[in-house]
Amino acid sequence: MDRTFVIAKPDAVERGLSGEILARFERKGLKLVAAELRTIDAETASKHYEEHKDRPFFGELVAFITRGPALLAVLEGPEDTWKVVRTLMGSTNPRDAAPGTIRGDLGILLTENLVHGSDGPESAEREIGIFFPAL
Ligand code: IDP
Ligand code: MG
Repeated sequence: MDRTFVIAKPDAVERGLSGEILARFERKGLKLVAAELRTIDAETASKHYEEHKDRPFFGELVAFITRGPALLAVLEGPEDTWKVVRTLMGSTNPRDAAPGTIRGDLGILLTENLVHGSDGPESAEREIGIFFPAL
């Protein structure tokens, strides 16, 4: 089985959409391996988003992802689970995201795009290690 890491971001929890987001992954056929409502601290957020540390929006991104509880989860599927999750998430900017995707159906702002999913097998392993080191 193949695992990936997902966050229903603070905007999703604030809007009462964290269950809806997890339900979409479950309905697709992915299995929940771990889930926890947790307020991410700035140090962990910086590590998680390390690839973006030189981008102009990095400070805003860390402030956003740490502003309140987020629902962190590890999902499992038969193969390329990260890709299945990314497809269900939709494009980064919800304005461009296709209807039927989480961001396409539920979001409108780039800065409040509801969900994170690892972007490859190496990212999945790295991110699961950051947030669920016991797995
Ligand atoms: P992804 O979440 O679809 O993988 P990334 O390019 O990895 O997209 O960006 C990480 C997160 O950073 C996005 O989900 C979004 O919340 C935020 N972000 C990306 N680009 C911008 C921007 O130009 N301004 C503000 N926030 C951004
Ligand atoms: Mg990304």
